[in-house]
Amino acid sequence: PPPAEPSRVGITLETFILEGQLGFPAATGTFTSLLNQIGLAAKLVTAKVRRAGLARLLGYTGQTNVQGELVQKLDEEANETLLSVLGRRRHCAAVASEELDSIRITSTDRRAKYLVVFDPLDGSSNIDVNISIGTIFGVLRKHADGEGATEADFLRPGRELVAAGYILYGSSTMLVITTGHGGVHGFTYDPTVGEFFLSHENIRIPERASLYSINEGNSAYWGDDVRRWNAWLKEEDKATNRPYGARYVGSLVADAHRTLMKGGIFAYPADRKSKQGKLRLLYEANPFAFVFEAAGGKATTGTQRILDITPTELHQRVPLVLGSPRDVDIFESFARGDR
Ligand code: P6P
Repeated sequence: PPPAEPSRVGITLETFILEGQLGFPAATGTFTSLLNQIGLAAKLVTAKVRRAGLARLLGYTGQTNVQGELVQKLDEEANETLLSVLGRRRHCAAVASEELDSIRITSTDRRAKYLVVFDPLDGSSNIDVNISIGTIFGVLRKHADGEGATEADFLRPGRELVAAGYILYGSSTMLVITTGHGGVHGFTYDPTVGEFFLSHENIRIPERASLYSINEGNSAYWGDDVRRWNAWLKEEDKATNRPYGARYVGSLVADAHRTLMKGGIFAYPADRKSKQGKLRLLYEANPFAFVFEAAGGKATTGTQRILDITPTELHQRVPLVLGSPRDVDIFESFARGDR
């Protein structure tokens, strides 16, 4: 009999990356090493996140620095962890973080050719009520020659990302990653051995699903198009699988991951209160847009593809609609005024 397919069980993140199964645009040692550094950072941050609840509960400060100051906020700790891990090797020239006003040079080695954008711990205000939070990351190639990097190197449309993904600290810790080629893959963390194991190979978002995710508390501020779309979802019509079910955690990584896995739509549109939307383009919208498109989904502002936006500033906000292609199309038809 032919040899049995080697088991897919037990493939670690490192193995999957080293074997080039992420479908690199150009499998180079430095890119492989950079992705494994991100995997290491995920392990370190999950250890802090899992302990933080206890730390707060018991009131002990965990790490205190020499001045005996209270342990930094968890998202600052997560930020420091990512900075130190990404700065340890020479592949990452600079990073942009939700926690840093400006970019941070991590290597002046001329061979450092990658830039990393990240939100180190999105939704960290939820840690006190034990709601899932997450880390969001994206990797760009640095085009300018020379040492270090400038802010302009980061202001590239999201379609130029060479990798993106997120870590969800939920009932288990899961890392989801894609290079835009070769699919979107999920790895679940086993803390007993300290490894991420392949658990969701080639994630594809359903074509549509009757689930929607938006903060209805903002409805007084919505534009008329969003209000009409929202009302349409709630009408009863079996032929178009309505009414939709409402799901909203208020933690982007949790809401986006559920939408990727189950289908439907997540929306944080612009409104009278948040005129540019609330979510950040570089390290929230772009990485998720990159992942959703690689999984067969769509990501738009309502009128423009997220990945085509050329940023003008590091922390700019953008309206964000993510989801199944059919459901995003319906949202856009309301935004265009066709319905
Ligand atoms: P709202 C969390 O604070 C966050 O940045 C995202 O994780 C989340 O999607 C959004 O804000 C929730 O915002 O206005 O609905 O509370």
